[in-house]
Amino acid sequence: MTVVALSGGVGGAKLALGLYRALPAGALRLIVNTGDDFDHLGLRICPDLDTALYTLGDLESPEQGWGRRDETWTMMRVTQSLGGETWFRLGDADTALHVYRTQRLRAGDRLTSVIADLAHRFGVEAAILPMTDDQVATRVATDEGELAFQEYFVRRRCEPVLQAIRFDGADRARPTPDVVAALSDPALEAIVLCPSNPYLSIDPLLAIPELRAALEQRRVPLVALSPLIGRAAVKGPTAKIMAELGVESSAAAIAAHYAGLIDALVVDTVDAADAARLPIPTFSTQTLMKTLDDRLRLAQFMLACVRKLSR
Ligand code: FO1
Repeated sequence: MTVVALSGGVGGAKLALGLYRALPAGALRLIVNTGDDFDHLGLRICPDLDTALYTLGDLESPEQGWGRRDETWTMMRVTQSLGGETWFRLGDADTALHVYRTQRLRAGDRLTSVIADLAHRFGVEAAILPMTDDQVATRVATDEGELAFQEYFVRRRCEPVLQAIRFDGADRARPTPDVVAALSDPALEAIVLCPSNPYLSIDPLLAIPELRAALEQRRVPLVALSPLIGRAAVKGPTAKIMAELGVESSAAAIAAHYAGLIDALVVDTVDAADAARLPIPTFSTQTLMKTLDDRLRLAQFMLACVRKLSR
C-alpha cells in the first residue's frame, strides 16, 4: 500500500511527518514544491525539499520549522562582516547541504537523485520527490513590482500587497518519472494535499500540466486538509494573501480553490458548520498540530476519511 502526499514548506511538512509515522516504511511518497527554489550566494537553495528532508529526518529546527536544529551561525556572522547578504539565514550545517547539492547539480546530477541520496543519508524511509527536475520559479506581482518568491516571502516578510502569483516555467515543466510512477503505482491507495499555502505552495504543483492531469486521472481518493482554522491561517501569510487576492479566508474558499480536484476536505471543528454546507464531502477534527501526537492523529484521521470515501 502506498500514499502520495503533496506538500510545500513548514505547514505541509507537519502533516507529512504524521503520515510518515502512521504508514509502514517506504509507503509514503511526498511530492514537494520546488517553486521556492533559488540561487543565493552561489548556492542552489531548495527550501521546501529541505524542510521535508529535515522534518522526516528528525533534524529540523523546532522553533523555525525550516533549517536545522542545534545550528551554528559562523558562516552568516563572517558573511555579515564581509558585507555579504544575510537576509536569508543559512546555518553552518544547512550550508554544507547546499554546497553538497550545488556541487552535485553542477556535475549534472538530477535534483531527484540528489534528494534521494540525502533522504537515504538522513535515514528517511519515504520517497521525497521534487515535483519536477525542470526550472519553475514562483514570482509574486505586488504593489512594489514583481518579486522573486524568497525576496517577497523572507526579505520583505510578505509585507508588499500581493496582486498576482505566477509560476515561471511551470507550463513547460515535466513531472519527474518518479512522480509519474508514484501517481500510477497500482499499490496507491490515497492522495493527500498537505496544509501548505494553496496559492504559494500547492498551486505550483498543480500548474505543471502533466502533474495536474495525473491527479485528475487518479483512481484513488484525493483528500485535502484546510490550512485555515476559522478565518485565520495556522501559520504564515495565507489569510493576508487571500485577503489581498480578494478571496474570503474560509473553508468554502479553500474548497472552491481546489474545486474539481479534491474528493473531500478536512477542516477544523470550528469550521464544521460552514463545511457541512459545502458541495463536497467534508470531515472535521482538531487540525492544529502542536505535538508529534497531533500530527500522527491527524494523519490517521485523514487516512480514515479516505477509507470512508473508498467504500
Ligand atoms: N524563512 C524565513 O522566514 N527566514 C529565513 O531566513 C529563512 C531561511 C531559510 C533557509 C533554508 C531553508 O531551507 C528555508 C529557509 N526559510 C527561511 C524558510 C523558507 O523561506 C520557507 O520555508 C519556504 O520557502 C516557504 O515555504
